[in-house]
Amino acid sequence: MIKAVIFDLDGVIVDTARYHFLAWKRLADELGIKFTEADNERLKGVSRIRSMEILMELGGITLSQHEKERLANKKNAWFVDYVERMLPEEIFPGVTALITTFKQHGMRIALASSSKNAKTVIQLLRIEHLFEVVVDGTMVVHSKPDPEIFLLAATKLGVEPKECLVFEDAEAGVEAALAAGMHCVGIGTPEQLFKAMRVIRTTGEFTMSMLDDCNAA
Ligand code: B16
Ligand code: MG
Repeated sequence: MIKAVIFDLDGVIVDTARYHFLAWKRLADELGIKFTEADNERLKGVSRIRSMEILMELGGITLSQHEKERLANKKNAWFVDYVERMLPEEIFPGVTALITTFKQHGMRIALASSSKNAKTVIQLLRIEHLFEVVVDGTMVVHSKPDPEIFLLAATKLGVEPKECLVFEDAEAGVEAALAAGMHCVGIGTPEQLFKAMRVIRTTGEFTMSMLDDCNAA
């Protein structure tokens, strides 16, 4: 029986995934690396430094640890700049209402984001109060697809992994949720997120009858 819902942030609650892409694209352009939205799928859900390494793989370049960190920090400064101009209206439609409905059904609610900027983003959007537990990239050693972040969220909520339903837009995030032994709804396309038990285009499309389906699975 599902007792808790764990939300990813970027690409599930708000379109910060777009800002991550724009900032990585800007860095790729500076480095002369071809970088498309399809390439960007590999960066979703994984840590900042791992994303930098994937970008280097795409460009066929090697860099010192110091240079890698310097460039990842540069990308982050651009990302933060975009995010600081974000408005609460940029929360995906139906998300706040869905969380309220889950709460009315007695669900516990957590946020589990690989982003070290997650707390800043939810403060800027004024939605911190929606989450009982927030786990972010500053609190884990292993980034998605490792299950650590979701297991930590479940522990903090005091529920079993099998009692959790995760909302994820990244392939690495879906893999992390499944590795944690949780139910997972993918936000995106079935082609990308075929491992998820169900895939919907946007978080706001989720209905309580889908929750019944997850419980029956
Ligand atoms: P930062 P999520 C993830 O957030 C993003 O999907 C991923 O693209 C990003 O590299 C990662 O956070 C780290 O973010 O550089 O802000 O620490 O989807 O897990 O909410
Ligand atoms: Mg995401």
